[in-house]
Amino acid sequence: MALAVALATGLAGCSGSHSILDPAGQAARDVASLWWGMLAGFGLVFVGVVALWLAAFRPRERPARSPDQERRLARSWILGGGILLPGASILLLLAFGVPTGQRLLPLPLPGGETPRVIEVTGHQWWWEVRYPDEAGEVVTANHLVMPAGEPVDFHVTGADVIHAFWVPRLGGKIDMIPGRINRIRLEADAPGVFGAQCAEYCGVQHAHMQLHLEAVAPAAFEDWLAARREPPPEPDDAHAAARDTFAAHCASCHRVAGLYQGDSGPDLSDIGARATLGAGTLAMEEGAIARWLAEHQRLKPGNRMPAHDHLAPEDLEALGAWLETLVP
Ligand code: HEC
Ligand SMILES: [Cu+2]
Repeated sequence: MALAVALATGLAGCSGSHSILDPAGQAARDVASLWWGMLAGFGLVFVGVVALWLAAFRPRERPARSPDQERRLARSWILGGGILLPGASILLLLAFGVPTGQRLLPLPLPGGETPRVIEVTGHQWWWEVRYPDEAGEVVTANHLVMPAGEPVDFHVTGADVIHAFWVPRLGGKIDMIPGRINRIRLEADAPGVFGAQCAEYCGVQHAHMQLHLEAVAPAAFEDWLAARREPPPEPDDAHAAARDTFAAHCASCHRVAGLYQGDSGPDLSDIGARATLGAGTLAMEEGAIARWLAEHQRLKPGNRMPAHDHLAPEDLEALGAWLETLVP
């Protein structure tokens, strides 16, 4: 019974949006093969050790040996089991591990072309995502759109403490270190939605630091970028009051393209089109933004956005209703 429970719990980790054993890109496949190879190797070692251990219990006559023979036997066990066996195992691991690691590096491509770059910065406790481009930089947060079927280089860093960028189904994780830019190349085989999670404990809301990653067909990706580069529509009068509240209470931290330039909180230019709020804390649905504004310190305690209890509930509702219209 206990074994069945342990197995079921363990196996539950093998599928789903965050499983390294369900790879959706070449880098993740390389990592998964290495993992299976190591599991097989360690399985063999385990079986071998248990077999020797059982054999040692077998009652039998010990052959008579001279002290000299005893010493030689002991020495061959030490040399064989303590140096040769681990040495050979480590060499075997390196023979597979080093080429795999090499393939994960963002080295120049054979054709001389350079993959698209997406910059990701970890903040306590949200993700800033930038698409540097001659045609105009696009910024978003907690929601990463990438083209499928082509390599993408992620340049990552941390704004405050060390975070780690990890998309388990696409490849290995990489630290986001303040003052340093680390690079990793990932490719998604096909369009899909992939979970990503901060993988380096970074403070009290580390668990609520999820990134919604969407791989789309390259043409759809270009369309998305173009839509995000469009100047925002002329603000309409319906939400004028909400924009005044925003200018007074929110614009010092948040950017809304073309209107406000705050830069210490997530960019909200396309907030209406996001999948989640608060880096995975709330699912985006009608009324979710107003709920976030009223309750975010209860939903994500300690997060770096101050509570706005001094604003009337109607003002928060109005803010939410306006922000929901921000869809590229
Ligand atoms: C002192 C800076 C600051 C102020 C002022 C501020 N915010 Fe925030 N806001 C943040 C930070 C930081 C986060 C990220 C919190 C987290 O998820 O950990 C955030 C998150 C949000 C989110 C969720 C964004 C996402 O990507 O999920 C919304 C929506 C939002 N703020 C709207 C507002 C509105 C509306 C106001 C004004 C009433 C406001 N904020 C005032 C800093 C601020
Ligand atoms: Cu973290």
